[in-house]
Amino acid sequence: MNAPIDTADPYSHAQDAATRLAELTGVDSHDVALVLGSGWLPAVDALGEATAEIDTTDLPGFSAAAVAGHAGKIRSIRSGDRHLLVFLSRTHFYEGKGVEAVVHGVRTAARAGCRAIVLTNGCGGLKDTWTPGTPVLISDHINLTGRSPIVGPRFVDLTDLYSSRLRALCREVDPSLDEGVYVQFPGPHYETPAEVRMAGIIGGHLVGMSTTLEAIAAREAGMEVLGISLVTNLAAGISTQPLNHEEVLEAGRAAASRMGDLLGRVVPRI
Ligand code: 8IG
Repeated sequence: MNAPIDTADPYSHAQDAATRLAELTGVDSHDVALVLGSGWLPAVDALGEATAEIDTTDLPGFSAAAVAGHAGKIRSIRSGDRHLLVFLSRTHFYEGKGVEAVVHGVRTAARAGCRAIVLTNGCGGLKDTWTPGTPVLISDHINLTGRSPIVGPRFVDLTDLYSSRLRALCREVDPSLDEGVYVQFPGPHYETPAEVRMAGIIGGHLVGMSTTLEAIAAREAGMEVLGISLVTNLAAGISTQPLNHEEVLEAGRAAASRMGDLLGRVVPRI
């Protein structure tokens, strides 16, 4: 069994996880990391051949996945001359395990050698033209958790946090891709209609419960970040329908081939 994450020294704990990851996968160094959010799991097969799959719980600092549709696994995938490190699940802020646990995978990926990370999620959309199953590039974020994964006087610059180079690459592959500002709420409840209106007023276009803390940790670690949201539902109050998690999983299944095609064409060019 695993000891919980060492909050006093999360960086060396991530180094321990990366060392164990290299042993278990037989891959000394990975190149690009991907974190799959709600609805993205069916797209994973388009990335290439899996050379190893391990349980996250086999690495120091990870605990079991809590959400249906998120398998607690990490896959090492060979894609051309690249080694991809794919997290089939993430730890969410709302699990209450602390911000260090939320970003442990990102820090592990950085220590495993990854120079870029693709953070995906399922989210609510504020534009009614974004029907369920629409992918949207994250151009920037607003972090409403009130927390940072960084402790102490490390004043990390977040200008161009979501790499304009990688967004342009995505648009070369699919010129129809829209972009928007992602607003992370703490969750696990969905927003009220008034909170969704607020998200729009402060400049948001997408609402979700992940990604921003991971993006900050990735930038701190020097990785280039690509964020892609899959709009799985219209945000509360934009839609007249109540929200449910099954709808999220179904939107992912329906959009899988488009997401797979997008990732399969973008990742080799990162
Ligand atoms: I999937 O509408 C998914 N995740 N906060 N709001 C928030 N998170 C989400 C939503 C949503 N849909």
